[in-house]
Amino acid sequence: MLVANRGEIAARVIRGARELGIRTIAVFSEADRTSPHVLHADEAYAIGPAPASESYLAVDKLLDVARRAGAVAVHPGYGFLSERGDFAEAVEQAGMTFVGPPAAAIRAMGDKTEARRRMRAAGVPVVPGTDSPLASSQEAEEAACEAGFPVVLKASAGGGGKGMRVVRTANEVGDAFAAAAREAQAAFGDASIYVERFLERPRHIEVQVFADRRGNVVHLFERECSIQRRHQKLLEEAPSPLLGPGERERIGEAAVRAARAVEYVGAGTVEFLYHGGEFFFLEMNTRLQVEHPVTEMITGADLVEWQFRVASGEPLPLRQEEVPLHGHAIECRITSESPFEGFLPATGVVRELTLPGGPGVRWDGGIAVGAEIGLHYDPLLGKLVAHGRDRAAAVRRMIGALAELRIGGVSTSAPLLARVLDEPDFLAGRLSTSYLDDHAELFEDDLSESRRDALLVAAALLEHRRRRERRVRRITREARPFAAWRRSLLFGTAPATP
Ligand code: MV4
Repeated sequence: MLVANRGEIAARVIRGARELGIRTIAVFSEADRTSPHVLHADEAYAIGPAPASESYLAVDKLLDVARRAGAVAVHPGYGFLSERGDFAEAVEQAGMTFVGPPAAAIRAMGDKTEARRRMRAAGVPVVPGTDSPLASSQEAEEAACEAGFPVVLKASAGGGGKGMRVVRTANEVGDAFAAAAREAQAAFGDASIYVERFLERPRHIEVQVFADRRGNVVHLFERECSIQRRHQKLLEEAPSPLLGPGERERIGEAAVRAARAVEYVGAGTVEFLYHGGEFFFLEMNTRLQVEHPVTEMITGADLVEWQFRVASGEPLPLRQEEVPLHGHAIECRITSESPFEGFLPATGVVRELTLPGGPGVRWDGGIAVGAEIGLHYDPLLGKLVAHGRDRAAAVRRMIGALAELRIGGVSTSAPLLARVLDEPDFLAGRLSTSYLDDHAELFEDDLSESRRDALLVAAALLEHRRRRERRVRRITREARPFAAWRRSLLFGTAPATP
């Protein structure tokens, strides 16, 4: 199997394949020569320069390596080519198995208005709004008034928050529509825009689903992903701390209906906004997600193993009523960013890597000592996951694990995450997508870890200099009588030994 990815997810997929006795083929760019995923695989092939467009996104190079190495399957990981219908199709056309959903399901969910139409038809609740692209700013204004203000304009080809525009009054719709369409054209090559009512401070709850090729679909409960910054998740947990058993069942069933509506196969995630006791379909991610380990920790399932089984035509390992839910799991994304300097991307060489361990603690990483952290790829260094019998126990484990984790040579998100885990609203489960905006105090750089280290070093150097100067002064003072005595010998004056 060829792993068309890098970093921690490539390492994770290789581990899963190894357990099933599948031979793994890694690919790497010039920036990733010494990456762990290259070392873990049975074989590895160079595919080009560091920029992703010339390596991890180069479909022809990847398929060429797959053919030469004799691959029978391709796993796309997440990001890169994982949600491109054309790539899934090209892999299948080359006579190999794409370890992911059918191209048609990827495309149906990639077009956000088509997804809304399909969801509505399948009885999955969607946010009030339009189900087809808006033809003019006038149509946009009418649709906005019908959905009810505030509204949000979104790109049909978008997703993940790119190109979103919130509009609060009817007379702003025209300008916002024109600007959103321009942005969407530039970003996605498609100017189509649709409108939804904007829900204020919603919670982001997503449901893990799995489908086999025989029509079986199950969900593996939900993940709470409300703690985000500019649509980048910092921390995820499962199950959601504030969902009752009845709501859990309803949202799970809605997610299964969503998957069935597009004849889904494999691992997928259905995202919902939860607002005022109701949930609404947002979008579906047609891939294995970064945060899949929290689901693995509470269900005991190995989702990469499930992906391979389903891809080879086997049925799902469990029926819905057999999927267990044990305890609580939290994942912290450890990224190479400076959280106290506006999340500036951090670069450097990993000089120290001390990983936590113990019961209920898991590290899914893609770095090693000596790794050069550059700016070519996303900043995820690894994921720290903690499981406990309940949320409080998982939090305690995570606090301990974060304290044990030491990554030297590059700034990371870890110190900010440690603050979140100690913050009263987080501990009480008072979460929303505005959590970080509402807690500016977490970013106050009173004494960040790097600054504290710098101050300690500076203080030690000052103390060292002070002591040396004192020693020099003492020696000078003590030497003074000897100097007088030497002078007296030279010039023959009174020789009084000091
Ligand atoms: C919304 C919304 C409120 N109302 N849609 C952002 C990511 C993209 N998947 C959709 N997003 C949102 N869509 C309506 N109708 C608020 C967000 C949103 C958000 C959603 C999930 C997680 C974090 C978020 C942060 C800001 C806005």
